[in-house]
Amino acid sequence: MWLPCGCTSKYVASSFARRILASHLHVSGRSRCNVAAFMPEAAGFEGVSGRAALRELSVSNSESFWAAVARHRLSWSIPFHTVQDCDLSRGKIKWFEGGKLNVSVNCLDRHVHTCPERVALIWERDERGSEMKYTYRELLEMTCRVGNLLRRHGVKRGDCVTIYMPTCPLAVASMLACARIGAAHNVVFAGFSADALAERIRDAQSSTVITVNQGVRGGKVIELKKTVDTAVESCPTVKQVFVAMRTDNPVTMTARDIEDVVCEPAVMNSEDVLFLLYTSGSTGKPKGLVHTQAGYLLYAALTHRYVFSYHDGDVFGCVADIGWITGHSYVVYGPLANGATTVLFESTPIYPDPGRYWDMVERLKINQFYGAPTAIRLLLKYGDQWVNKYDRSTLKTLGSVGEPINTEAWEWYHRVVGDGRCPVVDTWWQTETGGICIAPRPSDPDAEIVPGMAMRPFFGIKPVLIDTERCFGFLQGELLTSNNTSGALCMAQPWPGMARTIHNNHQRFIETYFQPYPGYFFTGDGAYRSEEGYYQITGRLDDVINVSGHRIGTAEIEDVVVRAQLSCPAVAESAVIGYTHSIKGQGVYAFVVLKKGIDVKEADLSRQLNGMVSEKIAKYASPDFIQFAQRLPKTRSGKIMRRVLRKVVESDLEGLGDLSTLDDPAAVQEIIQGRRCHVMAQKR
Ligand code: 6R9
Repeated sequence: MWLPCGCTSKYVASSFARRILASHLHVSGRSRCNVAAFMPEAAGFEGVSGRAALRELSVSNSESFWAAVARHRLSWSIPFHTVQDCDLSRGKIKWFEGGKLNVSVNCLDRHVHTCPERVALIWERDERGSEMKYTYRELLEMTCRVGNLLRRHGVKRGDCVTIYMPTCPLAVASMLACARIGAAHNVVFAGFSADALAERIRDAQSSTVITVNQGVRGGKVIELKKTVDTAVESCPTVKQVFVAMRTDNPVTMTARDIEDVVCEPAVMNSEDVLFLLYTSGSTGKPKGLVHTQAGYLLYAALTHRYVFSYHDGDVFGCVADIGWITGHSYVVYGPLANGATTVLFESTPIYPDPGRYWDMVERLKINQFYGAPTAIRLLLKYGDQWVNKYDRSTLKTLGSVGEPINTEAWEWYHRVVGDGRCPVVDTWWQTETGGICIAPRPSDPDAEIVPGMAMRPFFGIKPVLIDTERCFGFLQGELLTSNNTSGALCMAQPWPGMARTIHNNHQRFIETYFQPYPGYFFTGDGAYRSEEGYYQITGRLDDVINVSGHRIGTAEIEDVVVRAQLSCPAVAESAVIGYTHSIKGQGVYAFVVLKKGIDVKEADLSRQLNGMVSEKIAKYASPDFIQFAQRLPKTRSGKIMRRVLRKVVESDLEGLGDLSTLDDPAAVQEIIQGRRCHVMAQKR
């Protein structure tokens, strides 16, 4: 057993000293006392006497705000000298420069020092009722063992380790072990195919992969090690694969594999890379967004604490997979930085039955539950009895993330799951934003919450809406200042949690997020600002669709579809669009134009296309509908008119809009006719 020493006590001592200092600052004035009880740092801000004033200051004087919060909530080995050095017009973002710290020390050692036996992780394994608990001391030991193992095998500061694992303690320890030794991690969702995994390993230039022999989800065994074996065939950079055993079945080991995953923390600069995480954009190639150490951790911790009103001793249950940003920020980093007990959910909402979540809430005494609208919509259909069977009295806050939550699902979540007594926080954010940016809380305890609205910007967040009118293909940039208006959702000010770059492609980072509206960060989403000034997200403005809360670029799927071969290449072109789906939020609809003279059975080709998309990307990206067409509606300059295709699929023929730029109007009629046949065939 290896326990780090040396700098551990130094970190803890400094944070302890600050806590004492903060408690001495509570003394002045009654209203100030209230706001200081809410956020101790507020005591140091002149003239801030309430939550509204605190929020105002966090935006108008964001440097003072973030400096105070960073000093108070993170343990530094060397304090920062510069709060921020950002220039949005150039995509330059730096926070807390000069500061040195270690993220794993912040997530583990300082809690081990004060409460070693507090439970850090509750692993809700796929097999119901077999949960396992890990204290902060145990998690630190596991992290150190993995860290030592990686170091021993030559993983160095600045290297990037790919983690292809289900949500489990060893995956968390692997992420923290990377942070401990100064390596970046690249967690790839364990539902991705070998090709998708390989692309991410290559782009990240990883030489080390950590995986498990097999995954278990919904009672099914998933051959993760085999997928890694296939993936690394096309990854010349990979030198070693560490394999942990999730099941008892032995795996074939090759010379590359080192079995058994069994450390002085590296002192890192605030702006060193903490992790890459791949997400879909509107082109075919996923982008590896880069997050750095201090700013990301601080933002994840602060949002976790305040959006969910997390308090010491609470059990926090975010059911996201660690392969997504939600898992990074609200399963791992935010809760652990706050010393919370966090749940690792390995299963599915309906395994072994649709009561799984609420049984877990009862068994683990979960206080905050954070999930996705797609699961809520699914469970709603099974009926209230699955919820009512279980005691949910521990619940205090319910959260939603990943896509818009429709009013019916929101109401059910609030009325049935929360018995009408828990605030529901619809949280809007992105891989790019690092943490929650818009959510109904924090706000006054009795402040209204409007169903299906993210509503209020978080501390330090300044959203704006900008006119989306296109002019010669460029976006126009008029700032929309009034309420009751819709536009492109942008951020007018940097915040510590935002991504710093796209791995190996800073130019794409600038072009995607900072050039569309110079001086602002462009989210890619549209939003409506109500009469009261509340924000509601209306959906993506680009060609990204959101299936069950997972982003996928339409171009990524089209790329696979046009590569389809039977005996010879069969597909001439394809257009993929998202359409409203009652459970998944959006479904995938593919239009396919075959090459001339190709004679294939459409059903056979459809089956093959579905198989190919599952194999090349992931199952969730596989089209729900494939419609074969003679041609696609295009503008005279040759651009596919997706807007028109979307309207046809949603049966909104009145709303086809301006067709004056259409090259050949007959193409639209053919598509409409084809869609009718398709719908009729479905009904039969
Ligand atoms: C955290 C996460 C980001 C995209 C985002 C938006 C959509 C997320 C939402 C929401 C409406 C919400 N989105 N939360 N839309 N209401 N509460 O999901 O990150 O996977 O990067 O997706 O998801 O379109 O731009 P990510």
